[in-house]
Amino acid sequence: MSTLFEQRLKNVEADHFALLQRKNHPVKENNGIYQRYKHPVLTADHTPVFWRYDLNEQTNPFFMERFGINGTFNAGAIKWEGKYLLVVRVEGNDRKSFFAIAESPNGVDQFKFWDYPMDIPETDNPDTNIYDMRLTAHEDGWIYGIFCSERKDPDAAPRDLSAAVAAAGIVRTKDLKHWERLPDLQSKSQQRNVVLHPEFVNGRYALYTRPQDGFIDTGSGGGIGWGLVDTMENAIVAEEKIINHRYYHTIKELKNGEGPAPIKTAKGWLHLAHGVRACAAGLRYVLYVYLTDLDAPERLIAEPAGHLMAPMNEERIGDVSNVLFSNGWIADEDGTIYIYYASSDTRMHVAVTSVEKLLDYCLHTAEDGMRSKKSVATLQSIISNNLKLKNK
Ligand code: BGC
Ligand code: BMA
Repeated sequence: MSTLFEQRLKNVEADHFALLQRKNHPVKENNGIYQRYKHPVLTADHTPVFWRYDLNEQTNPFFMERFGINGTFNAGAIKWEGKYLLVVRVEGNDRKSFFAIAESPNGVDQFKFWDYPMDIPETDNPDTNIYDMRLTAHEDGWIYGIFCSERKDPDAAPRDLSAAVAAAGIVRTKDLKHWERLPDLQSKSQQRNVVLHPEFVNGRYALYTRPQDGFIDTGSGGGIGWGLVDTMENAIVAEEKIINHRYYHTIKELKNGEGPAPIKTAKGWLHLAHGVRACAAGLRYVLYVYLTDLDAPERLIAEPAGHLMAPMNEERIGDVSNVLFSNGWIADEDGTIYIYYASSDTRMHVAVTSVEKLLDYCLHTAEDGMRSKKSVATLQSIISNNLKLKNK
């Protein structure tokens, strides 16, 4: 007779093995712009059994979890030595996030975590929580990771246990194994959603920023900013100019932020971002794209109206419901784009498209007219063109 420990170990390991082998399939998508996949690519259950359980029967006779994982989401992404790598925001049941790398041979399934999570060094001012890393393979030869470092607000009133300060933490590596921590980005305001542009601009490093007045409140600031710095070893943004604004009654009325580093294409830099609006159900996060000039990446060329992707079906439910968030995508040599997006601060998914399709979407979808009347005008012109064709 096997013990309870032995039975549970066997079952848990078998389920885990099956989950990691599970094939993913494209689902039918009708918009022609991208292809969602049936299964999430990463969930809490994908984390190794030897992270969550003590495998020693003497010290864990019931084979219980000793380290619960609450979610695997908001991952940075990079293609590395032929593999698709995600730097995942893993959150424990204790509400602390950390980073761990998971890799897949094909980008859509079989994602497997490396044995150990990343051990990000602290600065003199220890981070309480770290999350949402954006990876950039910069032309200077380093791979940078910029993430949000959150600390309790030292000026908070004694009974206020929520006031926090968000800053951009910076690490870099050449092999994705050894990470060097650099000083946090210095700027006039708090920062979340900071992303490094992959090329030098006038010999300087260029950053997408998101100036904000408070921890949540983007206030008079807000919008996706652009700032140049001389060095990443002591990055100071003196000036930020807003290059992608937020507007009343749009998908990004409350806040917006850059997603992953933009992709260079023949027609400009392709950007993926998130937009947030407030509603009775709380904050709703959706994804949108925009295109900027090849020679002046801070100059907007095109921005289709509305969202590219919004939470659907089970994506709508999770730890923080009604959220799609993306800070990672991979463009393959053949132009295929893998968009890695998280749903509701809980799990990771993939949607597949291409450079060609996203450029077509950007350049041939009407921009936001900001008024119902303008939306009707756009629709009228599509309809009348189509009816002319049909009635020929
Ligand atoms: C959470 C983030 C969230 C931020 C603003 C942080 O404490 O960890 O997921 O984006 O607060 O709401
Ligand atoms: C934040 C982001 C994400 C998160 C989202 C929803 O503003 O930075 O970490 O997905 O809120 O909770």
